[in-house]
Amino acid sequence: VSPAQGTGVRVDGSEAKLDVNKEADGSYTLVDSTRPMYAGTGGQIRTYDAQRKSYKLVAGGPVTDDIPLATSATSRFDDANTASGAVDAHINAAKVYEFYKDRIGRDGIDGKGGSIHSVVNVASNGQDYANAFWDGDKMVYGHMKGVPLSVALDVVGHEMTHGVTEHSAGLVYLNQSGALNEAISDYFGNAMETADKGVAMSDPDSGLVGEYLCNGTKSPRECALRDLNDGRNAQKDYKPITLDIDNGGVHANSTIVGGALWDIRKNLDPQLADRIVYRAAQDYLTPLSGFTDMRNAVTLAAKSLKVSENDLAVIGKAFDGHGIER
Ligand code: ASN
Ligand code: ZN
Repeated sequence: VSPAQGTGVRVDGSEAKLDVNKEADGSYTLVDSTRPMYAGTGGQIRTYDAQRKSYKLVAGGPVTDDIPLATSATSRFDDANTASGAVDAHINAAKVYEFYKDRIGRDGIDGKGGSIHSVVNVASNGQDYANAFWDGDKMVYGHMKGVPLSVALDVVGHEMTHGVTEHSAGLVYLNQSGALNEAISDYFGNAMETADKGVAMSDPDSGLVGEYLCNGTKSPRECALRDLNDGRNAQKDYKPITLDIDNGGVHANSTIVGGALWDIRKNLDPQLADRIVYRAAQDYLTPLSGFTDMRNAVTLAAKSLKVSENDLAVIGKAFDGHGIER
C-alpha cells in the first residue's frame, strides 16, 4: 500500500484532510491504512461507492468486485465523491474508530483491529434508499431527501456500534434485546457526536438522533428520528409495546432504555458513563437480555469500575425514571 494525504470536500462544503491510498495507476482510493490497527493487523478503513446499485445486491457478505472503492483521479475528493457521501463516510468512520480507541480502548468493530468497510450511495430500484444499516459485515448508506446518511456522525456511530454489539453481547435484533441493541447504538452514536461537536450534555438538543438529514428544510428538532431526552418517545408511559413491524418495535422501544442511558450520561462524568455503558454491554449482557438485565448490567459494570454511592444512585434514578425496575 501507498498511504497518501488527500483532501475531501464534505457535503456541507467544508474541506478536511483525508487518509487515502495512491494506487499503481496513479489514481487515489478511499483506503486509510494510517490507524494504529494497520501497524498491528493490517486492518484498514475502506469506503466503497455502490453507484446507486440496489442495496439488496450488496447486503450481507463481503464487499465484492462489482462494488468499486471510491476513487479519484487526484488526491482531492470532491464532486461525485462528495455527493455520494463517500467523503463523509470515510471521515466519520475514522472518527468512530478514534473514539473507540482513545476513550474506550477498543480496536475497531471486531476489537481486533479488523478492517472497517462502508458502502455508500446505495439505492433501491433507482429510488433513494432513505436509510443506513449494519449488514453483519459492513455499513451501508443511502440518501434521505438527497442527503447521504453518512454525513451524520451519530448515524455512522450508531451503525458501527451495531457491529461492535454483534462482536460482543450479540443482542438478538428482536423485541427487548433488539431495543437494547438499538439503545446502545443510539447512545454511542450520540455520545460521539456531542463530543465531536462540543455540544453540552445540558443542551436539550444533545439527545437528537439524525437531526442533520433534512437538507435544512426542517429544524434539527423536527428533523430528528429520535430524541434520547424523551422528546420523541413513542412510549410515554415507558411501557414497551410489541409491533408487527420493525422486529417487534426495536426503534419504538429503544428510547425507553436510551433515555435512561442518556440521563446517566447527563448526570455523571460523560466519559465515565461511556465506560460504564460499554462495560455493561461487553461483560454483563447476553444475546437475549432485556431491559431489567440492562439495569443490572449497568449497575454491575459501575460497581466494577468502583464508582461512588452517589453515582450508583444516579444510575438507579435514571432507570426508575424510565420504568425499568431491577
Ligand atoms: N437505520 C436502522 C438501524 O440501524 C436500520 C435498521 O432498521 N436496522 O437501526
Ligand atoms: Zn440501529
